[in-house]
Amino acid sequence: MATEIIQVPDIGSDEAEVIEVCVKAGDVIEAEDSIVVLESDKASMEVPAPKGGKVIAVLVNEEDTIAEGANLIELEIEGDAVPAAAEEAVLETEVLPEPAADVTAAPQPVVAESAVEEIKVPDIGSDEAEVIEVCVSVGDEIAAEDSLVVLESDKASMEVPAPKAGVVESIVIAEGASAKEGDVILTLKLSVDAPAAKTESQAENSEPAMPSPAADAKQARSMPEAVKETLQTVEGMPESRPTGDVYAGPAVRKMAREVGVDLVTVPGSGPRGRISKDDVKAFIKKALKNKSQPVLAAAGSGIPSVPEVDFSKFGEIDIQPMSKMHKVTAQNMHRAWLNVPHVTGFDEIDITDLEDFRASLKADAEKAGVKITPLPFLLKALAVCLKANPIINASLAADGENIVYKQYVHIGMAVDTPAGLVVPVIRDVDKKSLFELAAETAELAQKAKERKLKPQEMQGASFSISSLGPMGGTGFTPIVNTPEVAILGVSKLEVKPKWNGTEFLPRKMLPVSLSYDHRAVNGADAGRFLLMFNQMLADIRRMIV
Ligand code: CAO
Repeated sequence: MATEIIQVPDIGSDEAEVIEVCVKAGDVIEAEDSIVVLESDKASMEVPAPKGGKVIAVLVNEEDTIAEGANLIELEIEGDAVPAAAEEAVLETEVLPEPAADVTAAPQPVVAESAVEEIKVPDIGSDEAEVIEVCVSVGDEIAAEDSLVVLESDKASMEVPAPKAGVVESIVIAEGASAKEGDVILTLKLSVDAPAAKTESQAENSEPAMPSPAADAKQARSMPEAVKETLQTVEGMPESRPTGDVYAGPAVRKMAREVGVDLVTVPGSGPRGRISKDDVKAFIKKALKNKSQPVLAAAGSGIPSVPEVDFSKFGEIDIQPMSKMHKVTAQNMHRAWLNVPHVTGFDEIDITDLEDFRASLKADAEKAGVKITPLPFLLKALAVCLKANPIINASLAADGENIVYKQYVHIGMAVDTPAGLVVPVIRDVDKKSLFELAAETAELAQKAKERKLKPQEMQGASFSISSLGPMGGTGFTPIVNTPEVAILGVSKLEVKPKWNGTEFLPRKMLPVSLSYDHRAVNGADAGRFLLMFNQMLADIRRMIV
């Protein structure tokens, strides 16, 4: 077994910083495995092993500044390979990209006023590379050295800087496309007397008119502390960064693309917030763990899950599986509870006259083959109030920018069934008679109990009602059936003494509660709605006004 020192190959610039050491002593590596990630002022690149073997010693540290020929690792070569000169071996295996800086360094002709020039992909050291980011837009005024695009080959990612200043007239290259030397990136309307590439001192003294995201990122990289502040996250919780600030090598970017992870959301643990493969793996692990939390945990919300308790320690127990319906209801309730800022308002409605009228309808209802409970009255009054208060019959648009006002009144009705809670929907409540509503609510409730509802009969509600009736107690706070924005809870009718100004009279009082999504509905909106609802039911003649 021969040992060999693997050295830094020609990296196309005087020196580069070691951003990541990808191996450690004892590792068995294969040819092409990355040894280190280097970063010069224009490109980051991975240096691959020229051959396979066992790493005897790592001769370089992260944050070291190194140049061509510097020792990287000592490698015990597998088999009886004849050790080649280390440098040659490295150079044979890896063709590093020509530094993009070469483009700027090349002398440029002095340009005529308003000349338009095609800016092309320089020698990138490999056959082709993918366009990872286009850093400028049409109309941008750019300075020489500003980054135009970020290219990524299988071994290096690099920024291609503008060779001269000007205004971007058109962009020819597209993100995701593959590019090779000589491809046109964009056309640039050159500034009057635009100098060819600026000298270093000129570049230092000039301020770019409109820094591009990549230029910003580049600038950020030269300010480690500021970058740390921007990129580091609190207690490992990922924060989103602007896309231009992703700081990761090509292999990490490739891995993230393959597994569908957006690097913007991955916290980097490396120097200056650089994202490593381990960071991506840790991020995925965390995401999967959050996803597999039981229903009792607020998955991904940052809310600690309820600890598991062994109840058998305290006495005899019987464990029964939850029905599918129960599980779905639990998930829906949980989602609504976590997403909707709930407020509940309460009222008590004098429905003595309504109840007298309902009693008077009994014979007619029987003839029509229906049973009239208070529910159809509540539905009719709700329809009138929802039309008069459209915000209660609305939904928040998913984009968070708009409110969807529904021109229809479809009311979901919570039905208690042996299998769990079901919410069939009574469509076009505003267009139906009292008897029609009585018939339909009875039919839907029956179907729900027999589990005969079709999926369409449980969709499309614009508002919901949960009538607990005789078992409703004095009041409760129903959970909004999101994306609806409000729900009415109905509790137990009770005869109470009410003061009419001269005497107490026995009145039938119906307690109701309105829970609403405070993002969409204000307290005053809800108050107006409840007041109107109260007035309608207290004097049902108002429904025809
Ligand atoms: N207070 C007192 N009695 C009431 C009442 C109220 N608020 N509302 C209705 N009643 C009476 C009815 O008049 C009926 O009395 P009679 O049989 O003497 O005529 C009796 O209670 C039973 O009514 P019902 O339940 O058969 O019919 P309904 O139209 O009132 O309600 C339905 C239908 C499907 C809404 C109801 O059966 C139901 O399932 N309610 C439960 C809803 C629920 O579970 N909500 C909670 C959801 S969140 O967990």
